[in-house]
Amino acid sequence: MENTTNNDTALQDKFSFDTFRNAVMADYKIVCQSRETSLLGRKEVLTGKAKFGIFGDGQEVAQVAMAKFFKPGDFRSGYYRDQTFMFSTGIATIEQFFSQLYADPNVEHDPFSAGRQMNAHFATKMVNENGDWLPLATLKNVSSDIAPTAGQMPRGLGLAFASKAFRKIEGLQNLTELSTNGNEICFCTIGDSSTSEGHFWETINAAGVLQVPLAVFVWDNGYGISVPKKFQTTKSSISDALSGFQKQEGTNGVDIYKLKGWDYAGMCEVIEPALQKMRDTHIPAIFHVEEMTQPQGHSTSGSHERYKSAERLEWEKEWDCIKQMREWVLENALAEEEELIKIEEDAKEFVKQSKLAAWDKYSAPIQQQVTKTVELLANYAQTNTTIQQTSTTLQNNKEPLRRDVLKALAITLDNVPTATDVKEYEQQLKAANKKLYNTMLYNEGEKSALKVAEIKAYYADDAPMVNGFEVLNNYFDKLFETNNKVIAFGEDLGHIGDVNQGFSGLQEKYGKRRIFDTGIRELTIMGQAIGLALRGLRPIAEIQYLDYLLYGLQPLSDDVCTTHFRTAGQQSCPLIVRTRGHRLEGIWHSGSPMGMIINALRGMYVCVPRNMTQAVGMYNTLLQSNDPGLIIECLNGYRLKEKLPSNLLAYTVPLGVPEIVHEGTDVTIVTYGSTLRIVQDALAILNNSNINCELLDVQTLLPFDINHTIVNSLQKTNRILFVDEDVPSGAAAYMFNKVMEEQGGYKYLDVAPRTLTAHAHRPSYGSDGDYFSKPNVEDVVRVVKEMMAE
Ligand SMILES: Cc1ncc(C[n+]2csc(CCOP(=O)(O)OP(=O)(O)O)c2C)c(N)n1
Repeated sequence: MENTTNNDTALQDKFSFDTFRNAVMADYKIVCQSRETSLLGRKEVLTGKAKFGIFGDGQEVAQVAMAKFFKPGDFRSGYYRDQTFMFSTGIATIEQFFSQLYADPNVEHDPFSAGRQMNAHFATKMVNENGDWLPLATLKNVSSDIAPTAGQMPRGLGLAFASKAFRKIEGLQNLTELSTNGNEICFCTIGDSSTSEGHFWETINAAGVLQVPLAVFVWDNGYGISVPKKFQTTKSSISDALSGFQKQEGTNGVDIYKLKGWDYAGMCEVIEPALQKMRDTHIPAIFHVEEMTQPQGHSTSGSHERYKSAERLEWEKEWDCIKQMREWVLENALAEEEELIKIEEDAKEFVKQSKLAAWDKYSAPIQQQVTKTVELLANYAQTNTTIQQTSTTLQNNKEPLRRDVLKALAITLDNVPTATDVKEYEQQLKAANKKLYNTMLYNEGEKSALKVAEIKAYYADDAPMVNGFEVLNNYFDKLFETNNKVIAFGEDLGHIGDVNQGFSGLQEKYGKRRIFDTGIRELTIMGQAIGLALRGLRPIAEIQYLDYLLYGLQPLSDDVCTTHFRTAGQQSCPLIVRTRGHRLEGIWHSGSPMGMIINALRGMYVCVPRNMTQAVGMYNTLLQSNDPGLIIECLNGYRLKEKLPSNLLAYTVPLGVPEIVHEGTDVTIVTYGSTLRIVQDALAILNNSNINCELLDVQTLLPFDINHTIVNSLQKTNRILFVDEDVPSGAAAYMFNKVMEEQGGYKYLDVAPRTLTAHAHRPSYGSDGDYFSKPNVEDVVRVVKEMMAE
């Protein structure tokens, strides 16, 4: 008996030793391959095959340690150094890495961005071609990386927060395809220097308050490009600086761990139980991984010898994580030297072959275009030396680009405009390239907000007149009753139901997990919404006043607006940002910086409803789509009376379709939002002078008048005035450009077209401040009369 037990234990020990050893060897193989990828990648840039390269050399060992514990269902919100993690989790191949380095626009080759992003900006597919969410709970998920440092932090918070929502909101627990009881961790990586950004601090604070499973790995190599830690971080240590955030018995907060980037065994030992604790408790954690190196410097844009001392460079060589791991393997007799040499040599060969395969795939379609072009040009080259030279240059180009092909075709057409075969091929390529480079800013399939069918609001005979805010309040009540996936949050939105009572009484009814207050932190409110939306929920995130959108604009502009585009349609971020703006009182409660907003937010839809009834229709439209949107309610409209529609949940307002609010024949006036009421008042006065204006409410600025309704009106009136309360050359100039240039409106003008806007400064306080800062009724009357007299 005793003997058998001993044998069993020995066998078990042997088995677990073998398992352990094999795992270490597999990791060693990955770190060697990853290092070789960095070395060859840099060469590809320096020899001109790729434009720019940024690599993860020096961080390989920490990343294989982290990757071991990344499970299906988990998310990564990281940055450009994480290639080893990607290889180790099996999410990316080295060949794919090179495809992205070459900017291969084929999504089969670069599955992260279809050549739209710089190298090492990773992503996984989260929605299918129909816009349905994939079963993310069973997949290893990577939210698409962005270049702005610390930009991944707010999104990471949101991805982790979604785990909390899935765990705690009753109606969501049956969405097992999207979450397994909220066990998912968001792995968030960040460079040590980027922790200097406000994004980092706001995120850590919010995570500590919210208690969400956010695992932040700070990769600390001592520098932010050339600027050392002492200029970045108080006490030169992010973990020391954060120590007050440490969770203690009976408090909230975060767990903080210090690790060494070369210590493979030490890191594995700490990370595994720490992550398990997070899955169980949702307590966030920070892993400060120190003593990392950067063997090739920051990127291909320079050399680190310029700013690192000889001693530092020497230290980095000695403490190179792969060198240290190798020594540890030998010291612990996990492998013989020969075995390691074999792994290292095999890695070199494997990476070389992967690189070549990526290059062949990248260049093959371009070579085909070159061959075809040279064939076409042959007919014309005999009689034209320019075409002859063009053809030869193209043929001799060893690394031709798509643009070189098109330039050759254009030169040929310039010389022989009648070359119809060349023209046809040029058209064909232009269309193909447009598809590769200019599509998918918004959803284009069934989930496009532009494909939502219009359903009109209808009213019962005895429909009550209510305050504007009550229209919204009734609507949100019905929405939360019928759609489990909707979650609303913001400053003062929960307990008191927002500062204008749209959510009044609804937290009590639908619970603190679905309708809740946040801290004053617009940036991470946006981040929370981004994470929820990426994970298949439908957040309505509130910015209390439009003037404070600036604090949350960066993640909307850089992250939300580019999500669908930069992943070539593989991720969607259907959040709704709700806010209120336009004229009220004072500099920061009456702004209407619409030009800034629409220019920053190409990739979102921007809705500017004139009243709350229209706003509801816009919420309905957006909620049926996968596109993100911003809805700006009129600050001065919450107490104006509106008739309550009967089909609150059903009616939709089509985006990009202006409404003719008042028909007329003399002057077309184009406006939106609160200014519309000013113009309505002016219309009554103008009517007394027998001037009959046609008033159009554009309803949405993005998109803008997709059916060219405005130019139709202009054809009738031959006079046009654009009115809004943005600064001069703001959104009014945008509308002007759209109608004059895009719609060809200049052809129908009898008098000079005009814009009437606010003054260039922020609005002064008080009713007189408003009157003299923003367009007023008398201004509208004056300008229209001038136009009639011209
Ligand atoms: C918002 C923003 N500012 C500046 C940059 C330019 N930039 C790119 S990387 C970098 C340094 C980042 O250093 P660190 O966070 O320590 O990461 P590391 O590259 O060392 O891994 C800077 C300044 C940027 N991408 N985004």
